[in-house]
Order: sequence, then structure tokens, then C-alpha cells
Amino acid sequence: MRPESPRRRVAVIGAALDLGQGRRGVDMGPSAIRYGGLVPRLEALGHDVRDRGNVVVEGVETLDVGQPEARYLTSIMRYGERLADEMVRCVASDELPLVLGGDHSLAIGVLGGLARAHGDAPGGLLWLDAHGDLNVPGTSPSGNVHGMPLAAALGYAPDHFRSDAWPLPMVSERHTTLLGVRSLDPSERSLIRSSELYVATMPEIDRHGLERCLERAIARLGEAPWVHVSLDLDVVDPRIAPGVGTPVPGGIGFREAHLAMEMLHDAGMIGSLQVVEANPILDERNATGALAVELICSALGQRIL
Ligand SMILES: [Mn+2]
Repeated sequence: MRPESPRRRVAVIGAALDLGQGRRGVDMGPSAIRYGGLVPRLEALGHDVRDRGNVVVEGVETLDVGQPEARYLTSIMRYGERLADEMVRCVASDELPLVLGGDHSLAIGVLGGLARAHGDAPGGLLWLDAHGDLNVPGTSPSGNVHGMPLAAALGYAPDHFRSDAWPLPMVSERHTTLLGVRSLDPSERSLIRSSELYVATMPEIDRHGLERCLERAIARLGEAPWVHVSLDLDVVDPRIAPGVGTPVPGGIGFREAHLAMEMLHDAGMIGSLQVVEANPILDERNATGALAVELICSALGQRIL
């Protein structure tokens, strides 16, 4: 039997960041998810929801791109520090942070703030993504920082990602799972092989089923002092979630995505949640924004029966 869904105080935070990747439009992701009816849907589930608006970023046209190996990194770090303050405030007031992206580089500030809020203790992380996001400046073929946030959180390139606003590492390898991956760069592969990360690739999900992979991930999360769930919408197959900047065929299906959220909820593992990379310019009639709303609702207690 699943436990009754506890009512939560939920703080919705829009992270309208688009500096971490090359395609415009992902800064409108928070609006697309709100437009999909997020807040009333969460209220209908019994949650006490406060929409804290967006943490806005300066227009990319006014900013210095910096080094090509990590484009806009300085601006992304400053932005992350503002997001980190929001996370600390949420944790202090016992609100569940629900962060709407924005590109995935916003995870640097989210995880940094959560680690700081929990006394600098590295946490547990479930990273649902088509990609590894384990590049560091110098290994990334594109120089786009949205391919680096998991590496940053694990403390792999401290000289680039150090800040007074957070500790490093923010999360620990043995409590971190990467799920749904189907596109890795060579440097990411060798990094994974020499790490304690649990990486459930799409072939592994095909062979063992999402349920078993997720049970293993949840067991690791259960040993961590705090837990964050990071949902990159490109983990879902692009036929279902077309509105993402870097789609990769062969992703998890509609029901698998919901099953993951339902299992995490039932295990009491949603300490904080971010849903990233929704790009309404690339979307089809907000299908991806609407999917994000449905998945968030499943993660926060919505059930069919
Ligand atoms: Mn990602």
C-alpha cells in the first residue's frame, strides 16, 4: 500500500536561465510549465503552494561569453549563487523547492544551495537525463555549461566551480544515480568507469526494467543526508517531449517517466525537485510543458486510483 500523500509547502521558483546552451527559448520554460496549469494542479492535490516568481538572468546579448571552453561560466556562477540563496531560504522555512528551468546549468546553484542549507554535507542525487552532464571545461566539445553541472556538483573541476556560496562536492558519488542515459562523450565514459556512480543507461533499463533500476537508485538515495531529484525532460523520448534543446531518440516512455516519479514519491524521496530544459520555441503546442506538469504532479502525490 502506498502511503497517503503528505501535504507539503511547495515553493515554485522559476529559473529562467538560458546561458548554459546555444539555443534560445529555454528561458521561457518556467512560463510554459506555469501555463500548463502547475499551481492549481498542485493545490488540487492539497499542497500549500507559493509561486516565488522567476530568478531572472540578464539578456545574453549584454554578457561576456568568456572562455570558449565554458561559455558564460562567470555569469552562470553568479546566477547560481542567487539561486543557492533561494534554496537556503526554502529549506530554512520548511518549503519543498520546486525549480522550473531553464537550462540544466542552473543545477549548480540549486545543489550548491541545498548542500549549504544542510550544513555542507554532500547529498544524494537522482539525475534523469539523456546525457551525462559530466563534462568539465576543457573536455566539453561545445563549451556549453549545461553539459557540466553534474561534474560540478560532484566536485570534479573545483577550480572552475568553487564559490563562497556552497561547498564542494555538493553530492557524493555513492549516493548519486544517473538514469536514462544514451549519449555520452568519451571523457564522460572513462570518468564513469572510475567512479562510484550508479549509471542506469537505456540498455540497462531495457534489460532489467525501469522499476529495478529505480529501486537500486532509491536504495542509494536512502542512505544520503538529503536528496534532490533533477529531471531533464530530454530523458523522455522526443516523440513525447519534443520541446528540448538536445533531443536524443530512444528515451524512456510516458509511463516509465510517471512510474519513476510515482516510485520516488512513494519512497518519500522527493526532498526537492527541478524540471529543466523545457523550450517552448521548439515544442509542439506546449506538449512538453504539459508533460512537465503531469510528471511534477506524479512526483508530488497524484495517483490514478
Ligand atoms: Mn541535462
